[in-house]
Amino acid sequence: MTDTSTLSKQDPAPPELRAAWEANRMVPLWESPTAHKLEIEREQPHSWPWSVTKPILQRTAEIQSPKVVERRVLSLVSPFSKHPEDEFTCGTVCATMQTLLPGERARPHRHSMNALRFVMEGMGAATIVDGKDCPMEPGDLILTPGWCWHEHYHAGEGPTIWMDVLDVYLHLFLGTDDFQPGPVRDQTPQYDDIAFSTANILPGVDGHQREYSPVFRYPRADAWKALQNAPVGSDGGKKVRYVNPVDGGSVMSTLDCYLMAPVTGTATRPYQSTANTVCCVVGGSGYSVIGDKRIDWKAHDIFTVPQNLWATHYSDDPDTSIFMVTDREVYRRLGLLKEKLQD
Ligand code: GTQ
Ligand code: FE2
Repeated sequence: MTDTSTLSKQDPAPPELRAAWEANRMVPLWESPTAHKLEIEREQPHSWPWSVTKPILQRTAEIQSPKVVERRVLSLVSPFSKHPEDEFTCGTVCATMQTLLPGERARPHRHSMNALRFVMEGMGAATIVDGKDCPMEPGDLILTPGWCWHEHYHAGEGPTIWMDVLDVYLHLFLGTDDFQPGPVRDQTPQYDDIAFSTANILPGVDGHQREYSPVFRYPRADAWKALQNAPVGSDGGKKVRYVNPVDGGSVMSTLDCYLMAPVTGTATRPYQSTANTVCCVVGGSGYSVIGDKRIDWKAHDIFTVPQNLWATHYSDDPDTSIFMVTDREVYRRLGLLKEKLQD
């Protein structure tokens, strides 16, 4: 007779069956941690304060050069990234910090990955994107969409430091990561940004069916002006979106950018999303409560809002604004975007 109460506690798999599973690359689902949602460690917010990153970037600039390594870049790797080959900052979003010194260049190349630059410090550097010269001044957003040739140079004084954001993690997962070194060839013709610089009136752009904005440079002053003039939103803060003027959608298919500011002295209503966000403080200071963690921030700090955590932002400084890059479009296009505002 079999005693079922003791049997249920024993491993029902005899050693030779367990060995057969292993040898034949078969895994019992009932033992897989991903089948039991609750056992997975979920990503938590993390911050890289400027007071910490700036001296490290300065030290790094002394010992490494784009002449040797092409791009003097330090990736911001989430503490929840488990493997060196899938370095991510938050969800599918990958952020890095790049430093270029006066006189230096990073040679042209292109890749399938969508990328953007958000400038933190320095004057006189620029990125050339498919032949368009995009000056990089603090608070400017520069797009380098997938397969657009890009190179950086610095004709000013003092170091220029910016945050790069890429969708590389997604490409690695999808097997679509691809790269081409220069020299520049087969360059796609692009419109001048000036063609889209008048509000509410657009040039005809027949045949311009691309998965990215034809505008490659969004200057700080334009974004700041739009933010000042924006109405207070349903979360009690102000938020503007950087858009593709052709269709009013996100600037690129996988990266969606915003500039936000809490109303001075009032915390935004807690908001939750299936999407992931990397935040770069443009100016001012304040704090965010994300999940059960409080992150105090000021200018040039970078911090993350991982998916599914309630997030609220507070500032009593009227100069405050936060640049946000999200993978919201990835979720939206897959029908997986869920957003909630607390009642
Ligand atoms: O500057 O083109 O952080 O290709 C990672 C990959 C920057 C760049 C990064 C890149 C670049
Ligand atoms: Fe690149």
